[in-house]
Amino acid sequence: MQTNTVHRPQASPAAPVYRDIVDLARYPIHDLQSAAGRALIQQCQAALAQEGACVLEGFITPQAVAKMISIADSLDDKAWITDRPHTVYFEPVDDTVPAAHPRAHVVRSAKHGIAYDYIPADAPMRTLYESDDLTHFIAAVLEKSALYRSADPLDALQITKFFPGEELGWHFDRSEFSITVMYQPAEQGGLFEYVSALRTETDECYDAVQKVLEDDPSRVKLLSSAPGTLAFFRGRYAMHRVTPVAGSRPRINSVLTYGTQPDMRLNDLTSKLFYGRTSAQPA
Ligand SMILES: O=C(O)CCC(=O)C(=O)O
Ligand SMILES: [Fe+2]
Repeated sequence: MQTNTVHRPQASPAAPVYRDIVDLARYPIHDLQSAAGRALIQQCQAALAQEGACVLEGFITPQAVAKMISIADSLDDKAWITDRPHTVYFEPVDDTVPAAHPRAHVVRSAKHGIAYDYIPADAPMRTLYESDDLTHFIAAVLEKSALYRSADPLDALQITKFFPGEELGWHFDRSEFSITVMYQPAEQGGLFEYVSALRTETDECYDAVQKVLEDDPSRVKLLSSAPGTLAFFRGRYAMHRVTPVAGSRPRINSVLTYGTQPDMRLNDLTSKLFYGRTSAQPA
């Protein structure tokens, strides 16, 4: 029993606003200076270095996941549908190379995107995304001295639904890394497949890319799609895709957007493509 001797408990941060959203016992992002917090960061860094991805299963609590699914399902009429061909580089087809060359290879991406400004202010994932603790955790894992949430009113945090038949073709992201949160995997398909470090900053590794595009599975890895998983991956160098969704329900997830500059926004062309508009004024 505690007596009136001076008792100095381990400094423990005040209960954060996202205490019911993140499994803090497993993932103490509110207390990164603690031994457990430092160990978490190290584990994430090691996974990113070794695998090109870091998967934190059960990061988001089941209640928060359920709430996000019901929010996503209530916003179906707000979703912007894109369905288009593109190359793995998001650049025009190069017609000076042979048809089998990666620069000439065309894939399809089709999805339903729900913009940030449609997501209610008290949605669990919004509360978490808007907390500086999550930004600090991500910055620590990625060893960024400065990291900012996107300033884009539509793209900073969106919900993506992939209905049966939809998919994301093989591609490299333009951004260095991506962070996703899974709410609802598909019944079949909708798998996140990736090949880590398939290219480097200085070498496009076209032969290796072509092999993957020709369905050589030898280097292809699968990222966990369990509900509540938060994942980091280095999408600029790891080529990745979401396989076509099948079954009766959509795959639902979010992409969390950050930058090393404080004023990051989509350009108008990209904003129109993914959200059908360019400003925070709902269409
Ligand atoms: O939905 C996913 O799991 C990945 C999304 C992705 O690769 C992208 O938005 O570029
Ligand atoms: Fe991507």
